[in-house]
Amino acid sequence: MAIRKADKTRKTGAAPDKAARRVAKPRVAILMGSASDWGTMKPAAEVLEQLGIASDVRVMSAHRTPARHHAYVTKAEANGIDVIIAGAGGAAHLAGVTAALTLLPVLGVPIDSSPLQGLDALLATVQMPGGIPVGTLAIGKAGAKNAGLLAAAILARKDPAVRTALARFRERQTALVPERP
Ligand code: AIR
Repeated sequence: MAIRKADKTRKTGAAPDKAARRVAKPRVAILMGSASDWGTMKPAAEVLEQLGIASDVRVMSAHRTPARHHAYVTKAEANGIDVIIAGAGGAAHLAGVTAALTLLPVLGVPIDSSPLQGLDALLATVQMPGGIPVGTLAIGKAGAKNAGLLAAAILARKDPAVRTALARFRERQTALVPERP
């Protein structure tokens, strides 16, 4: 199906329709300190996808790849990103350093990847000095999912389609809660 569509576009020279382009353009960046964090951060990408919001998922570390991180974050706003989600474990500086490098809202997800089960990452992410805020979510997968939902709520202020998608998500979620166990 995808191949046939691509062939058709090639033959007619028609550009992909506007809606498809809008969906494809990432408005939320999901950063993580290690590829090993992906299992925890995936719910952020999944919930954004459910809401029709494209995300740009990247591995970069404030400690191990500082140049990659700096280059990405300082260009993020110009590249059309509206919200950055940053998840890291252990001595988790990713969200804080990201917030220092951009005026975009930054949502931090502490990851439970260390022997301290994320308590270290929670404190490192949430205890920012006054002046450089990080909106810190819960430790682990629930935090990642909520970071995606909060990013959507931020976008929804100026995007009625995202607001509608978010309202439908809430309705479906409510309908799925049984009256009795
Ligand atoms: N980390 C990577 N660079 C800086 C930090 N804090 C974190 C990752 C991951 C943990 O270190 O976010 O949660 C362990 O990474 P790895 O690659 O050893 O599995």
